[in-house]
Amino acid sequence: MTLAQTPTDVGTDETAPKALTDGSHLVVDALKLNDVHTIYGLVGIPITDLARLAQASGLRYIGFRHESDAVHAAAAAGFLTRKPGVCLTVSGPGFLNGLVALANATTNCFPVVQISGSSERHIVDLKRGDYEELDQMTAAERFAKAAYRVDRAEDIGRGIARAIRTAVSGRPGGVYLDIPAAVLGEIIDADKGAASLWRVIDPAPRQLPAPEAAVRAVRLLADAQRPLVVLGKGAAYAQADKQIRQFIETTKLPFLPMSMAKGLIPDDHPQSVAAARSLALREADVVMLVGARLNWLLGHGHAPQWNPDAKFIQVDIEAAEFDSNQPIAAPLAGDVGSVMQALIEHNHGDIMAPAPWRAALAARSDQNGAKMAQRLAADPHPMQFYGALRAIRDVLSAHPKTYVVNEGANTLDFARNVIDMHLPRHRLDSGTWGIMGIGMGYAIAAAVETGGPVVAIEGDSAFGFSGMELETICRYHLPIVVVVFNNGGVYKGDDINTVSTDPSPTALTVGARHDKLIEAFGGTGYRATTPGELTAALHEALASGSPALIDCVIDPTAGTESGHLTNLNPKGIGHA
Ligand code: ADP
Ligand code: TPW
Repeated sequence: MTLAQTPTDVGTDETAPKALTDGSHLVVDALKLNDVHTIYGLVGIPITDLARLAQASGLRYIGFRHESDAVHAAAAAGFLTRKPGVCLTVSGPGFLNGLVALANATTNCFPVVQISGSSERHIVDLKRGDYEELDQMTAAERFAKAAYRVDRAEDIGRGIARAIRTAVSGRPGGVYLDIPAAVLGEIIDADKGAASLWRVIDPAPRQLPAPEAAVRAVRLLADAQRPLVVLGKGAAYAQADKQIRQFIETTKLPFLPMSMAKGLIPDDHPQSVAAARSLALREADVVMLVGARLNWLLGHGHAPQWNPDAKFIQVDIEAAEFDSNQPIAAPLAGDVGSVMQALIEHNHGDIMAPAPWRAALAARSDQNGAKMAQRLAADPHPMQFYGALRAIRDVLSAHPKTYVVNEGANTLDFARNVIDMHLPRHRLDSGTWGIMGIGMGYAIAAAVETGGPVVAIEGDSAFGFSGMELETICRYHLPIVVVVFNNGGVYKGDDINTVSTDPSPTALTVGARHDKLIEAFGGTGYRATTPGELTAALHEALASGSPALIDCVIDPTAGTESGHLTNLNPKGIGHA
């Protein structure tokens, strides 16, 4: 760094030069003081030296090829660790590139802090035209849980404490922290700087539910004929695995995991009703949502998908979530761990899921399980989604600790059902927005935060959004295997353009060799055209612990447009 004087320069007599520090040093010191170990980012003016300094100070810096991927990675780190992930971006466009991921993190309730350098305030504010000029804080305000700006080096400690506290307390979300270049370069007295930093105590305090709220919920569940528990990614995030499992197992309540809650209780648990989902939703008379919103992913709780007379219990840290879609008969405001503990304590053997209901669900699960087994056993050529997923499922059952990242349309919908999860917080996917582009960022964070291994199951279109991060994966030698479901199209690959000589809107290059992409950066590429080849490639790639990509050739006619969401496409003239 450029500072000539460091705290070690302190002299003993009064004429000795005073030790100095600057904004960049204070940012690094404040992050370290708050147990941040890794920064995800992409450098340039004015944060390059800040990243260097972070590395020199023992922080890990993971450098990306696009800010969106870097912020997605930090957000995934937040989900996996229950501590805010931290990401560093440059002014203007770099900040904006990251903002999509900050908004996505906020939508998913993942804690993350995007710290961005910004241009000269006195030029930006009068719109005089600066390098990468943008009023970033105002732009971020709309898309983040909160946005703050630090205008003096002496406020850096306060700004970082405030960002961490806001990101992780209550309903977690994305926080934007703006630090102008001038503040990063501002030089202040080192002692004064050190004294201005603080460590956030108990960043996400427990929030206990009122006892009467717990009693109300227990009574409802005790009286239910057809109770159901829906576990969402808020429950996975809460790291209350023990309490959740204890409550579910002692009450024999059937449970349904949302996609990122898969593995919180293993998917092969006898009380899982994932294979009887439609019946469970349609018939349940009392439904307890645990860290899951009644949003589009759950059909907003509407009939006929749901029993119109169902009563809802909802466990959520954000009380304003209650009644957002359906009346909540028993709201339980608090963190999942504290609420489940309260329910355990207030349930004196009152709750026991009735046997006929459990038997009905089990019978339907068996029926649907048999149908699924048949679909998975079919072995058409060219390979289809189920054949490929059967191969991946079988390999992963021998590697149950593998983290799974999943995006695409058909690739997402089919993989969610076929790939069983055995451990909590091991599945990361497109989440609440159904966003494409999380793939490589989430995979990198999973590998960096946990040591891996990671398998990313990607539609070919989905993969394209973050594909350049293959270089990042190779540069850091991360144990990530990317499986690209190559069917040559957004959704399907068989759309012929009959109105012009251009490719159709959903077309991608036929016969593309994604395996060659990773070879450019020193990783291993495989191509699989049969489940057998896919099995062999995935086994080998996982055993190597090194970056690999398997181009998995899928029948271009397989799947459906928009996957399971075909009905969300507007039906105008000519599209009925
Ligand atoms: P899914 O998509 O899996 O159904 P959602 O993202 O819709 O899950 O819901 C997650 C919910 O969990 C959010 O409403 C959020 O407020 C809540 N939540 C997040 N963390 C906690 C926590 N520690 N305790 C309780 N609720 C939480
Ligand atoms: C940021 C719209 C939803 S799914 C998808 C797109 C472009 C890709 C589907 O094709 P893919 O999958 O990945 O090849 P598959 O299995 O059906 O073959 N931009 C963003 N987010 C979304 N959701 C879209 C566009 C979309």
